[in-house]
Amino acid sequence: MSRLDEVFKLVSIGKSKLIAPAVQAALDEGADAVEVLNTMIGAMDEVGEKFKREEIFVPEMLVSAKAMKKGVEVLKPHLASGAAGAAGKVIIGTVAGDLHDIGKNLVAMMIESAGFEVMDLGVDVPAERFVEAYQANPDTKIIALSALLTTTMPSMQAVLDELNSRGLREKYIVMVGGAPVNQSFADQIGADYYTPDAATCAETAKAAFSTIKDTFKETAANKGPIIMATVHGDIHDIVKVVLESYGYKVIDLGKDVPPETVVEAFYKHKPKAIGLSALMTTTVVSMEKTITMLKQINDMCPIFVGGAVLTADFAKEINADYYSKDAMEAVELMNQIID
Ligand code: B12
Repeated sequence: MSRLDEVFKLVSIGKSKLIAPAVQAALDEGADAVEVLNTMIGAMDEVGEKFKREEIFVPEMLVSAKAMKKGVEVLKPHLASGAAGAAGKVIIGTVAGDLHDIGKNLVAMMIESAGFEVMDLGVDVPAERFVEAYQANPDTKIIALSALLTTTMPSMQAVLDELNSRGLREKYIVMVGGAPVNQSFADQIGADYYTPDAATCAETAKAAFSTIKDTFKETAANKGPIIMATVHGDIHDIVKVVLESYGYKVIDLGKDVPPETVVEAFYKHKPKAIGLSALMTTTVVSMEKTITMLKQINDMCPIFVGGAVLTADFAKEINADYYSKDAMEAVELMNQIID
């Protein structure tokens, strides 16, 4: 049996005394820490499936969870590395009614290693407790919520409702995650970001704030409006957050946006600029079509584009007015072209 198979099995059957040496041995033999972590997550998925099929019960899930935690302890120094605290504060917790904490702990660890100072409120955290923690730490940059049960997803909504009802929803971003959570749920409850795993959560957090050294500006969004739409991918989420932090009102049309929707939004909002994003070579076609349609109805509103597959030259080719390589460049551009 390979080392990774052994790690899988030990988590799966919940051998918490044997898992640490097995994880260490896998690392010593050259396995990558992320590979070992994913092996353990795979084992937990299998445990969950067995639970669903009633082949095992809560006590078995519990011993597997204990084994996974022991294994993660060994991996921690290999996964986490950054200078803690430099990037700002993050409040994290598993929402009310939910006791699952392995994923939340991994997210906390990865965010910490991305340079943030993490305040972990633990599990089964009521909405008011998140609010209190934020009020005690108003320089918080991110509130991160974890839920593993479909029955506790409404507790995420409760946190957002509580923050909204107290007018506390401008100066930080809310990230949500956990196995049953997805992008459409995140959109539905008004969270800023959903990411599927701890690593992408940390990357997103870092990208969203790498360009913002200080806390969010006090001014309410009053410049613009700017329409943002992604023909495919999600890069504009970051551009949006950064633009908003610089006082721009952004009308976010979301993802997979057809050209007609952008045109309708143009008529409705009369924007000062329109930003389009595409991440795949196959979807720049849709971007080109959107630009053609917009140019037919109005040639005055500047269109700026960005996304992994684009270059400044290609932007010119498809008749975009500007190309921004990242969120900060988009802000500089808007500062120049919008009064
Ligand atoms: C271990 C486990 C338990 C343990 C938890 C121990 C602990 N300390 O966490 C115990 C035994 C306590 C438990 C109890 C229960 N569990 Co349970 N549990 C699991 C199991 C097997 C693994 C969860 C886990 O740790 N996965 C590994 C981690 C690393 O993954 P993760 O949590 O998903 O996190 C990753 C991402 O989701 C993401 N992420 C997580 N949080 C966040 C937050 C943010 C902001 C972001 C961006 C990303 C992010 O990043 C993480 C790392 O990449 C899952 C099955 C599964 N596949 O999820 C069932 C599962 C979640 N449990 C389930 C159930 C039903 C229960 C119980 C109701 C059982 C019962 N009858 O009592 C109770 C509920 C207790 C409660 N009130 O919370 C169901 C939920 C079904 C549903 N959809 O609602 C599952 C899916 C099993 C199943 N297939 O039926 N459980």
